Amino acid sequence: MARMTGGEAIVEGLIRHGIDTVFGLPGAQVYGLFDAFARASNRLRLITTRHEQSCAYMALGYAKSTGRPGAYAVVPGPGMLNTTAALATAAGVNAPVLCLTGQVPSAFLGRGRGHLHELPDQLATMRGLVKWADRIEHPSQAPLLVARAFQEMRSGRPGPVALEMPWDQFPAMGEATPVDPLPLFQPATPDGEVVARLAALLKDAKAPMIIAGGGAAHAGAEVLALAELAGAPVVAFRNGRGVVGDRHPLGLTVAAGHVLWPQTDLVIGIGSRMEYPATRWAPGPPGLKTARIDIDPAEMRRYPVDVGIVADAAAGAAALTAALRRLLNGAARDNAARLAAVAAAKAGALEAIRKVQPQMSYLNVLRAVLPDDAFIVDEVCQAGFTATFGFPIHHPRHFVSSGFQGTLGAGFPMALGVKVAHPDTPVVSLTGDGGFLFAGTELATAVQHGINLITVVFNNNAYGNVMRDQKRLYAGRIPGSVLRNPDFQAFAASFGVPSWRVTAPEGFEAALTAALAAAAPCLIEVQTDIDQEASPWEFLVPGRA
Ligand SMILES: Cc1ncc(C[n+]2csc(CCOP(=O)(O)OP(=O)(O)O)c2C)c(N)n1
Ligand SMILES: [Mg+2]
Repeated sequence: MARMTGGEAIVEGLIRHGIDTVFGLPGAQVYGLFDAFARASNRLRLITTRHEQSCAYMALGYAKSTGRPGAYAVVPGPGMLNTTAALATAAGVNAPVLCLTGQVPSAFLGRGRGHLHELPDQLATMRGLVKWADRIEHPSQAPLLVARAFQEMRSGRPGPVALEMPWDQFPAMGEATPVDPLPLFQPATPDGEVVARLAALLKDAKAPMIIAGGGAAHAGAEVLALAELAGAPVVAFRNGRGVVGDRHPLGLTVAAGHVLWPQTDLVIGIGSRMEYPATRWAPGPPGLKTARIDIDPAEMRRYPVDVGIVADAAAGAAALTAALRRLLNGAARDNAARLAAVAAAKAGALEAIRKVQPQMSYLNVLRAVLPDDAFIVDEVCQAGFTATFGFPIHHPRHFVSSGFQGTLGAGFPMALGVKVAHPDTPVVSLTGDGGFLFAGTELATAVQHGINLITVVFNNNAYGNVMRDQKRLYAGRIPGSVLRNPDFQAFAASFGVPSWRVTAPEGFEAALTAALAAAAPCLIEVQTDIDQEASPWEFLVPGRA
């Protein structure tokens, strides 16, 4: 038992749970928390941003690229609300992100008196977005509730959580007993009977396919062992990229996966929503059998399949591999024909996507210049869309994306968080001019905190994706999609950020090489023209222009 303030009790809890960095933007209600950050500054780094959205996006990038919780602290009401798009995105990509925020003083809770930053029901608002949220009413409750927050974030299907504390309780003193990390809720163990049923289907399948999602990020070895035994390609869209790397013959993007789809007779999702089989490629070939391994039982009713195994991705894949091995009596399957088809699909897709110009030329230069372990953070832009199928990824968690939310403006601040977590590894943000300016002022944060991110802004003076759609669908009328931009070179210079302007892929290599060598945050502006940019969409949604 130790006597400490509410703020100190929270900070001690964070440190006990392995947090060494907090992204935060202070204000009156949370002074007591920020003062505790200051007094723990030898154990906890505070990174201040220029808008709360970036605190949350940075925590999200930190969490997604490491698999470890990311934490941020903001004022309640408008401050917390400024982070809601990031919280929704974190929920969408199953990222362990902790939101710490304040509340009106205890005596004003629920009174509707219009106290500074008061919301009708902040806790309910947060609960509508995150996996779990609670209020810490008194310093003595902080250790256990912080431990509960980590237990919820990390157990089963990971996700964001939130804690609020009334203004007066951050500086209030109380007796607080430290609480060690609580045991995680254990996921279901794979049901042997169900596993055996799927193994039998797999044994008979001529053309099985695995879809790997973000839930398999930790299960690369198990997924690969299954894939190799079964002769199944492992197709990944966004957050499953790198579970089986693209250099492996069985590692496929959705562009290559789609080539094999018409022949597929069994598709197994592992830690994936199975967006492609369920929607983008639906209904799929006649006679197709469907299966999935997922830690979240609710997934089985969201997208019902023929065989559903509720289990952690690694445990489920390992159990399935063992069961298949038993059925094969230790003999190897003859996968030669399947492997040849997979290789042909990969080669064919590589050839087909070459026409997505100029994006592919830029991405090819980027891949050639960057080391294998570099992190790429995409955006809702032409280069980002193209990267999902056109930029080879060699390790899990190295392609960081806003997932199904498609959160424009998330990429650049998420990439800052990725770089904070990996200061010695190159991190590149691929963003459009539209998305970049959602949080472009965080170049100040990059400079202030020495976050040496390389940001590539594809400047087509447009919300280009919208403009292309509008021209196609609405007789050329383009409301709201033309952008008159600042001079990005002068913009970068005003922050003291070195920058380059590139007008063709030929000039990109020199700029990138210089940016990699500069020990500074850097910006490379690539001038493009939406009318000259090939649509990447046919490789993302078959039949879409
Ligand atoms: C938060 C949010 N607002 C709006 C959109 C709709 N939207 C999708 S793409 C896009 C334009 C992106 O423009 P830019 O970042 O310049 O990329 P470009 O397509 O021009 O390469 C918009 C507005 C979105 N996806 N997310
Ligand atoms: Mg644009």
